[in-house]
Amino acid sequence: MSKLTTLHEFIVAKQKDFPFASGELSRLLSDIALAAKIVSNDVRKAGLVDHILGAQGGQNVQGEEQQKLDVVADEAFIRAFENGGEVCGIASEENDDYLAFSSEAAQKGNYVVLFDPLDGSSNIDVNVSIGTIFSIYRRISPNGTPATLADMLQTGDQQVAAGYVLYGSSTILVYSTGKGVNGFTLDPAIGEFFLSHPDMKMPEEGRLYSINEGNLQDFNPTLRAYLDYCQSDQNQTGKPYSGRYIGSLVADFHRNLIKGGIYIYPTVPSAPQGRLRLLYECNPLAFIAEQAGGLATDGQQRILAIKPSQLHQRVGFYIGSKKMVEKAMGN
Ligand code: AHM
Ligand code: MG
Repeated sequence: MSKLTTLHEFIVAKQKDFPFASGELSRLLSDIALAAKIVSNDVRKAGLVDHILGAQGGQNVQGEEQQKLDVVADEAFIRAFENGGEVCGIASEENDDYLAFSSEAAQKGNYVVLFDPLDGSSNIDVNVSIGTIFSIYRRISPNGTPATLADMLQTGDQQVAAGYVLYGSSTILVYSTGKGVNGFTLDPAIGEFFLSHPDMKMPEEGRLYSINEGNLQDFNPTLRAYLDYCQSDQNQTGKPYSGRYIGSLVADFHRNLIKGGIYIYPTVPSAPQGRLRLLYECNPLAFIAEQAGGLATDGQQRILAIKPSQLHQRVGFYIGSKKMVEKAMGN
């Protein structure tokens, strides 16, 4: 039997690859894995809690108010970061403003994390896959002081690590520290992540396209022409591509990463800046995509080159197999 590699063993073995090999980033990644296990456990119980135990007016079996799962996930990750000692502040989809941790220990942390604790939350109630997305930067404010907005508003190219957790038919954690992409599947019986997808590469071409076609009338002519191409027999496969849209970005991206494909959420009149958030949805997935040989743009420029001006800034998003993204952009 070949030896299994745990996430922890892998992180330690790769520590020397990090730009600042002091062990801090390793500990931070382990904190993320711990929070992911806690959230995975909560996600697995969500149907039970909401529909059976908590069917009485949103209260649980002890008579306490039920919290929404995305809030539960947000708190689990914040707790892990605040107690871990490597992170001085965070920004998340669930909080209007960023959070600068107040303890002296946290202010000595060299990293900030931006994350979406539970993306695809409209899918929670219907038992469809959801995910967590995270992005990690070195702080630019001085160590020992509170984190600042400038720490949060760095361009995606400055990320030192990024990744996601997909709570699907199994729970998988995929991350990169800028030296390729690796995926780890959770064994729920023993609560351990094992290396299951080493050195992930995104196929250059694919035949899956993921887009909310309900918005078709509002797509720009270049994008409509690309969808015509996908649906025709004039593309490079000689038969129409398959449309696949889960409506959970992490799940759609993960499938396309493995099989080859493209995910598009363009700017449309109902979402004139785009729907997805640059800092904690697009940047981390763009980092993973590029590390796996794929591409991510806003339709014009690389996502990772965009200088953010706001915490919850939205952008158009084209991500996936390199040649498909280039073609969709009209190149
Ligand atoms: P959320 O952060 O509110 O969950 O929204 C993000 C989600 C993505 O996971 C998904 O791809 C997209 O929004 C779906 O949007 P739409 O329902 O407009 O197709
Ligand atoms: Mg989201």
